[in-house]
Amino acid sequence: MVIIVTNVTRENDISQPVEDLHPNEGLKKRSNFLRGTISQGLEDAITGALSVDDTQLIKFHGIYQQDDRDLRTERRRQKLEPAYQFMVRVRLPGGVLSPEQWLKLDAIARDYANGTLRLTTRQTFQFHGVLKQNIRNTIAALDSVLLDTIAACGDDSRGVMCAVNPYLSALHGEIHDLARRTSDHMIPRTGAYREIWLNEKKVAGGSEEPMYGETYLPRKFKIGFALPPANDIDVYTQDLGFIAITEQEKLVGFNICVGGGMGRTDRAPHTYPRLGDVIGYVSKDKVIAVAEHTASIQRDFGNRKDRTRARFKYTIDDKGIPWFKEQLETRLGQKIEPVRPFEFTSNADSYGWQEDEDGRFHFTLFVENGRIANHSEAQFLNALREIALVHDGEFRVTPNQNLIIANISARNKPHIQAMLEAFELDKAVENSLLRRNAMACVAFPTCGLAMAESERYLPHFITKVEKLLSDNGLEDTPITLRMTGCPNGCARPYVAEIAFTGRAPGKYNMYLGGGFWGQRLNRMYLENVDEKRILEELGKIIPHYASEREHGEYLGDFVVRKNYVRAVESGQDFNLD
Ligand code: SRM
Ligand code: SF4
Repeated sequence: MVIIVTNVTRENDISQPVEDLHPNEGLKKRSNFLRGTISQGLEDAITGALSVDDTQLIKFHGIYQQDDRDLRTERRRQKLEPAYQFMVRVRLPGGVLSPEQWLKLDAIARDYANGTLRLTTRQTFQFHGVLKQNIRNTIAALDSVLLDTIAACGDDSRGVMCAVNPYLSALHGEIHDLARRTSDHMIPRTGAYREIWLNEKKVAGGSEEPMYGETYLPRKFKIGFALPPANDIDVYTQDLGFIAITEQEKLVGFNICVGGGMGRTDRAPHTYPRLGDVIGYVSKDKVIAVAEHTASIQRDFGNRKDRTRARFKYTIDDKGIPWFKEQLETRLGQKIEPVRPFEFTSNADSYGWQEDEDGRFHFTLFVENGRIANHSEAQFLNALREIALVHDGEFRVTPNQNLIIANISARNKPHIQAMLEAFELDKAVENSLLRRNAMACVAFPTCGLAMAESERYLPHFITKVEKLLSDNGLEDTPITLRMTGCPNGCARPYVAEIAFTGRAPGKYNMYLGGGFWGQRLNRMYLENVDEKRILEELGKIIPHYASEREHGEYLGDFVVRKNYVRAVESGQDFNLD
């Protein structure tokens, strides 16, 4: 049930004239709880697109209008409209799904999308290349296995992340259950989704959005649950992070981390990535209330005039942590306790076989940049379909775009092992440490915001860096390297030890000095440089690291100690030299 709190102050008064606000605020308010004219637009066979306003509204339904950017110039030359298609993102809290659900996703990818499944950095699936006439079929197919796409995008609480921990199944189960319940609690209540995509009748009565109201949140809002010592979900990059605190391997509560976020714009110093602050501890029964109250504080105080400053991290910086704590405690009706001790050691995945405390088995499979497809070197999509047909456990998408074939019984393990070998999926785990820990966002050809290649380019770039590492005896040293096609930060680049964000075709900003387990932001080292220049620089830094690093010193720490970059102290410090 949604908790309505009345005795609190608000800056965003719902009776405020929307004309004074960003145009998206008026659009949301007029949309009749996200209905707009989407249904009519879907019937219009003259164009493959939807109206401009509806393309904003469908984001709240987990759908993005895109066009194939590889075809743009040719289509323009032929005086054709762009090759419109849609990206559909599934809502999958904590990334857990059943074999039956897997088989349905596989079928959708083949029947309605581009024949691939894309694992995302927030533990879910995206379909690319869905044509307008196939969106309803896609949503109906998802609905048939109890999956949906509600709030996978839009100004609302997005996909809730959860540590995948394959070692401790009971703890994972409990935290995942909380993540799922938090996700369910935070999704919009509007009937628009079922009416538009599943042709259901409008249900009368009641307020459609008791928590969000007509204008939802000022911007996207992201929640994640971490289970130390793994910081696989990059908890410091979440708007709201929960860090599990255990006693004798039993979950007792969570430290609360607020105000993280990656998105920024080049040459706009009022935008910056920010790491969340760990502000206190609550017992586990308070998690959902903390999530709702934190989002409602952002609803009431977030910037609705300037979308470049509308994320929660700026509300936190503008108002301060003491102010936020007071707001949260007033709404919760209790004090939050002091932070409890915890320790992170890595944000990467552990690959291959693991056995949990209940004697069940888990195999973490490396999926390069999250793309599951059939191509000449590997038939990943086919292989996973065959595995799903015999698997007696579940699948878990990791926060690093990989996949765990999870909860395999001892009886079924030899069978799954034989299939992994037959399809050569086990070989993927033998890739270099650098490649296995790296991430790239989608970028071209589908992302409308991409300025440079990422997913399609990173594998080739990594091959060149691998050579540099092995020439210097560093092939067994873990290094986090991430790439994105623009500064928005979808692969969480600003917490990587080395990162690249796209500026123009073939040109990237290069960043150095992130903390190994995501605890420190990196800083820009070179601006707008090409591969040749990047490799020249790495050709100096890597041998230097090999010869002068201290025992166990991570590259991110080394480049700070050797003054390649100054350590970033806070988000506001990120853009300073
Ligand atoms: Fe993202 C926008 C893909 C995780 C920050 N992101 C987009 C869009 C929808 C482009 C657009 O707006 O037109 C991209 C679609 C590309 C495509 O063709 O599929 C896109 N984001 C992705 C995914 C698929 C990247 C991936 O390779 O896995 C990730 C989907 C996650 C999910 O399942 O929900 C994805 N995006 C992230 C993350 C990482 C995270 O959340 O842990 C971030 C940084 C964290 C954060 O939010 O601060 C992120 N995406 C953005 C931003 C910048 C937001 C900001 O504060 O400025 C945008 C642009 C925007 O919102 O205006 C964006
Ligand atoms: Fe697109 Fe930029 Fe996100 Fe990459 S980082 S998927 S290019 S929005």
